[in-house]
Amino acid sequence: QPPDIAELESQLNTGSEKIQLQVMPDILAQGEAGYAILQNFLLSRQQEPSTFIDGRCYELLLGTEVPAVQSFLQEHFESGVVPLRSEQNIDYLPLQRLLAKQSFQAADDLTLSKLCELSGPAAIKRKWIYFTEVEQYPIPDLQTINQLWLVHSEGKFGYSVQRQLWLSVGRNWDVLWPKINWRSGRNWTRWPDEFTWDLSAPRGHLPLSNQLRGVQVLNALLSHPAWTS
Ligand code: MD9
Repeated sequence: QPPDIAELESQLNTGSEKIQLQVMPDILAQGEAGYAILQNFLLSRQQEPSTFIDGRCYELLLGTEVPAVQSFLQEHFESGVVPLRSEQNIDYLPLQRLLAKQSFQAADDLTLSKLCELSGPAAIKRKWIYFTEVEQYPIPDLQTINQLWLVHSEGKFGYSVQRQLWLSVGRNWDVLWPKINWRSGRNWTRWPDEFTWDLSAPRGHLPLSNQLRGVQVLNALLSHPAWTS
């Protein structure tokens, strides 16, 4: 029997997040009528803080390559579903673009570049950051970067996810590493080939923080007031 589009729409509007994720592709598959439903759904949630439901809906519409849908997104969600707030005038649109396309490896590289931008010219040149610089990062900037990761990963990736896991293991790094697949047994996961660049990764796998110089940078990121304010 044909899928009942009204039934799908009501599941989208009242179902659990799991159901919402499930029905969005079915609605998209309905063509024009489906696009309209997903567009209205996104608009109806525009006043609320965005979640990965908004992110997934936006990604599906973006993937249609239907001109009318693209103009809709351009008009109402020009910079995506996450407000790109920065206290340092940093442009997070390129990061938004990569994450909305699920280009997680390129997004991870760019995330490190953005942290270097936040640190300043010396860090841009050296291509890595000091933990003392991280402590000075503005709250809105870290929240923007984190929200972009969260919203475009079904809630799986982001510093706040890593922080949650880290706290849940009593801040024990050695317990955290295997949980997020950064190390297995005695071996560090080798960058880039051994990392997992898609949603099959465990929660908290991305974004990466290089452990070559120790844990201080990640410690500063996960201890930042951005996650408790
Ligand atoms: C997670 C222990 C994201 C020798 C690339 C970005 C960068 O350069 C070569 C570059 C250099 O600086 C990069 C990422 C990661 N690593 C590198 C991520 C990562 C995670 C855990 C570890 N790493 C652990 C780890 C240990 C030793 C090293 N790493 C060495 C190393 C070297 C390079 C990179 N890593 C790049 Mg790694 O020389 O930060």
